Amino acid sequence: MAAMSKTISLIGAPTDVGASVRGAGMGPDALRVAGLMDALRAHRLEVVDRGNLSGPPNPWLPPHGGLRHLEEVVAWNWAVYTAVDLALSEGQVPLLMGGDHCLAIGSISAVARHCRATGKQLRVVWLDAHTDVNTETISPSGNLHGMPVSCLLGHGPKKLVGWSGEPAAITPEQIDFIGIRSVDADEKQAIRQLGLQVFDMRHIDEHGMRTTMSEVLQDVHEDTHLHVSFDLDCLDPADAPGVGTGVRGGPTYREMQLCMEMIADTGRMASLDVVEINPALDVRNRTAELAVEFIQSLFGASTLAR
Ligand code: 4U7
Ligand code: MN
Ligand code: MN
Ligand code: MN
Repeated sequence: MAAMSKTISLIGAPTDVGASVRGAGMGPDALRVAGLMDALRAHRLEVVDRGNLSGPPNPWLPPHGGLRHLEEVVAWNWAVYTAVDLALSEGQVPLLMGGDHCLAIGSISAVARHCRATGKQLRVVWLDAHTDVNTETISPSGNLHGMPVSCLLGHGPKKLVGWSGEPAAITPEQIDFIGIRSVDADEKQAIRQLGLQVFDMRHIDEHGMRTTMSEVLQDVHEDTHLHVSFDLDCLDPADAPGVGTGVRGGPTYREMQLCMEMIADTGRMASLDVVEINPALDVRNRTAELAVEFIQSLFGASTLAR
């Protein structure tokens, strides 16, 4: 495998303020314990661990105005935004270790701003069992880890929208969802109204992962900045039990590997979120170890040609 020239910057964001199941805050250390750094270095990739960001504790309160822990979610995302922005400005590949998925608001907002400044075309691949397109008016839970995509599209609480410097960080055409199998009733309507491209499990069943990923990646070119937002509940809970909102019927291990390998083949992945690992629910750190395998593949480790 050819050495990738860019340094990967590990950024830990140990919080679960966006979720209603506690434990995702231990995700960054679970990834470290699973050997993320050495696994990447074994493939001649350069890695630095910037340690963990800090932010407010989880106050564990019920939703207020349809949103749980808004102030805390804003604070954590601001820390993430700043760290991802710094890594990108230093020419590094930020690897955000969550933490729950609300953190994608800060991460992708920083990436979107960077893309605008450098003239890159941003594409987001959202690997998840859920689409995370709820808003405070339609969410059944009030948990912000179910709303990051809406916030990035410009729909959400004022405090979490517009961080990229534009009203919306991304347009519906810039994001594709893979692995989807749990969408709330009103969320479905929102997806239709927004015109989002959702490759659900049914699509993968019928067309296979290869065809699905060819569709997703067809317009990735040399000026594309590919951001991958990897929610570990995309996987089947039988393989990845350490998640707070598992849904059975996920892609198989090999399907997921193929997905990662095809992303690696583009050579355009320039930032990554790895979120929703919940060590409190895991079995012997299996989910973090699996995550490490897939992250290696995303960086080209299992592709012989690279
Ligand atoms: B994750 C849910 F209602 N849709 O909004 C919600 F089913 O980041 C789950 O994908 C959201 O893990 C899951 O609370 C958020 C629920
Ligand atoms: Mn998610
Ligand atoms: Mn999910
Ligand atoms: Mn698309």
